[in-house]
Amino acid sequence: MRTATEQEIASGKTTDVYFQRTAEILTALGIHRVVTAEVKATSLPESIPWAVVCGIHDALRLLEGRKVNVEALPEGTVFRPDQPIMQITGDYLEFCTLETALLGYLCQQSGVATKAARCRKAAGSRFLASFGARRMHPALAPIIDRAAYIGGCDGVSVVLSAELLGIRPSGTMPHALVIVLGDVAEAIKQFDAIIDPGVPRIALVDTFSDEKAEAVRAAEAVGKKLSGIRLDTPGSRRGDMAKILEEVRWELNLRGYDHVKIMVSGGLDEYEILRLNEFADGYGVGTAISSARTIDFALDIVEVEGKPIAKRGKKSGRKQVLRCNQCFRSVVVPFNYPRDLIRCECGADRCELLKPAVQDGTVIADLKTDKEVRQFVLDQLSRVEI
Ligand code: PCP
Repeated sequence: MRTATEQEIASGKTTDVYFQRTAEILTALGIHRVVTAEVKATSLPESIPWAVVCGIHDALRLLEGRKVNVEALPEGTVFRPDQPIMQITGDYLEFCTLETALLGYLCQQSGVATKAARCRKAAGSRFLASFGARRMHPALAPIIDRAAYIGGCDGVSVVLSAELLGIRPSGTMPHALVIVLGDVAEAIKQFDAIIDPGVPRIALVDTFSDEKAEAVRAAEAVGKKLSGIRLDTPGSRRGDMAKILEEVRWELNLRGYDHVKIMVSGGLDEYEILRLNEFADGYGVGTAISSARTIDFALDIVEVEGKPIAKRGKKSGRKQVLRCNQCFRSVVVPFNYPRDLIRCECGADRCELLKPAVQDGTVIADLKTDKEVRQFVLDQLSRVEI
């Protein structure tokens, strides 16, 4: 399969060739300059106000063994445009051919984690599953699902992804099961008879007829054992989806099926979730998360031999990002900032977001588990707007 191995990536083979040529020239000239390069995004997709950084662990492992020092945001940190998320100091030749891979690790995963976090914020405490692996190359499924989970998804649909995350895979039933068995009542009856009792009984109720009718039929087929229904209504029938959900809720409750949860999938994003929250109990989001717009980070030299220098459009000099523990506002300051800036205008203390992560090529960052990173994201989401 045409995927690069970790060794090929770490050796710089997945570099854009112009970095290889740059290294060739500097090596031939014997030019060794200690630089500081910063990684940041000057803007975010759709001008969203914040993003979640994901891929830091991969980036740090990539730099392991190179004679560099790195400050970085901890995985899962919420950041804003124009805030450095990583700074690398060392001989430029130590990491020149790693820029492409480093940015690749960060751009895609941060995009997925950010979109998942926005859907998480929109869905509140409702169940949120990522199930868009089918849109991307299968070799990437566990990477994309980890980013979706870290961003705040409660579940992922891919078996291997869930195994690597140490959680149970999330899923209901495809239209194929309903079609092959003939109708939703038979499908949920056989699902209940055959599938592990620990798996929630959720019937897909939009295959052949109106969602109301199929929801009632599924409930009548297995009664109290039905834990939910999923509406995946095709675009040609959607109309006012909130209205459809309202009707389904009414019909189920009228017949004593108040316990049956309503799941929704198909074409969802954070904006559609906000529109459906009144009647939906959970969501399956596919394409919007798995194919999320990348966060377009760039790596730029901002110091050479300790002297500030940068290309046009970039502020020179090594930096720090301070965030208030109280009001959560953040500010970019010079690395050796005046110490009184550690106090926010609101009077509370600020904390330094960029932490020492690699020292002389050794990773010193405390690489949290996926569950711990996800909780860190959730804790921060309570402090930001959607
Ligand atoms: C799939 C799934 C969601 C779609 C694709 C993925 O639908 O049920 O509706 O969600 P997205 O639009 O957010 O990417 P189908 O393939 O029509 O149905 P099935 O569930 O049978 O796979």
